[in-house]
Amino acid sequence: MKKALITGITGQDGAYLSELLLSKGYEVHGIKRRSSLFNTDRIDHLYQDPHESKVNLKLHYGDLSDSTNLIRIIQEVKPDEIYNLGAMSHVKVSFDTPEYTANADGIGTLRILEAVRILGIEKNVKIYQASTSELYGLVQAVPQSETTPFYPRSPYAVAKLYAYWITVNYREAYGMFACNGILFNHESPLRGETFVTRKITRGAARIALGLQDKLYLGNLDAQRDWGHAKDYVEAMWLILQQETPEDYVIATGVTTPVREFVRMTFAELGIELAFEGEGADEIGRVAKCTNPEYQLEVGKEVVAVDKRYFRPTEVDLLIGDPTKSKTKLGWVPKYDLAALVKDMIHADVALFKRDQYLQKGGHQTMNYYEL
Ligand code: NDP
Ligand code: GDR
Repeated sequence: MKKALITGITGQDGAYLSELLLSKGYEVHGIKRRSSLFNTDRIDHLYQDPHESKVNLKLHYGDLSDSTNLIRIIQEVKPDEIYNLGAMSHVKVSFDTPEYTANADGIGTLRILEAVRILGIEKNVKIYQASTSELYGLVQAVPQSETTPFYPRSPYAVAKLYAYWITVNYREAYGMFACNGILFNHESPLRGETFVTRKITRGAARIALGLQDKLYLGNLDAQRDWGHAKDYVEAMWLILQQETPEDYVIATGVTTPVREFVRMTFAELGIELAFEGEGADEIGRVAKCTNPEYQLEVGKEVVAVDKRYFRPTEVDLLIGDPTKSKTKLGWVPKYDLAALVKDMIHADVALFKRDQYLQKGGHQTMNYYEL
């Protein structure tokens, strides 16, 4: 039985990757952070009582800022594969916490590589590093491939640049099987609530159900290459199953503006939007509502821009070239953007029908406007 160790197991990708590896018969170990509230929602359905026999999912307390902890866990688990997904992964927040981001996302990767080297198991372990399309940053060329130059535009991307190169360096210096997956944006119903796609699907669901008036967003002109996280974790696994360690771009090859994601999301609920104005003054109004379930007046302003969500330096356009991953890995994504939007918005409508029910019963529910 193969053993995998996943940092960031409680995140979006960690949850889907755990599911995938368990379905392939792996024993999965994950590092979770101590927090004052439970933080394992996304993997609770996979949880097995450690008192049972034949437990295939095991969690260890730890943190990427703690070398001794990482060395001990790796020594105990003796994994065949390590997936380093743990990170402070929010680009905008990295401008507020640049030093912490550098520590967790940059040096954290070094700590994993060094732990493997210190333990002398560098020839027995394969390592996947969660690299990102944010490395491309300020557009140098499109579509972006494995050979496109990097120009990071946030403390997050700069930290990930270090992680990318230290992974390459350890591969070349010590012959380690260490690979970068340069993944473009991937989303799902498990996506963190403050990333733009999930913020949009949650906002649209709540507006349709009468739980929220308006959705405030930042730069609607940014363009992203969005795929489904379920497809992308499959690529992570494939990267570690190859004969030689290499870096791969994982993307759909299709790019879409944020505004269009908003339009598609509302349209999936039978709500047609019309946009007017520009920049910080742009708004989106209901142009038509064909779904009798939702009581939305034509002309109602449901989308507005709030400058607080703008970034000091923005990444305007990402579009990936997945040729290498398609030909060498045989990676074939199952979801296109329309299927992704459908999956996310219907999951959020189902989620917020619970809030609607509670509110009808006179109970207080949370206010999500500040996301
Ligand atoms: P999430 O933000 O959903 O998950 C991040 C995970 O990292 C969480 O489990 C979080 O724990 C954990 N974590 C945060 N800080 C630390 C730390 N100091 N030590 C240990 N664990 C930590 O991210 P995703 O699942 O979306 O992304 C996975 C990885 O892939 C990240 O490295 C991200 O930067 C990268 N990436 C993501 C892309 C995407 O579009 N999703 C695209 C390209 C790269 P907790 O739950 O306690 O917060
Ligand atoms: P990104 O994802 O920065 O690409 O990083 P995010 O969804 O946060 O932003 C995408 C684009 O949408 C614009 N935007 C907004 N973003 C947020 N979060 N909130 C808003 O209200 C809003 N309005 C417009 C942003 O300016 C941006 O242009 C994600 C993360 O998962 C990273 O960890 C990962 O490395 C990259 O994707 C690939």
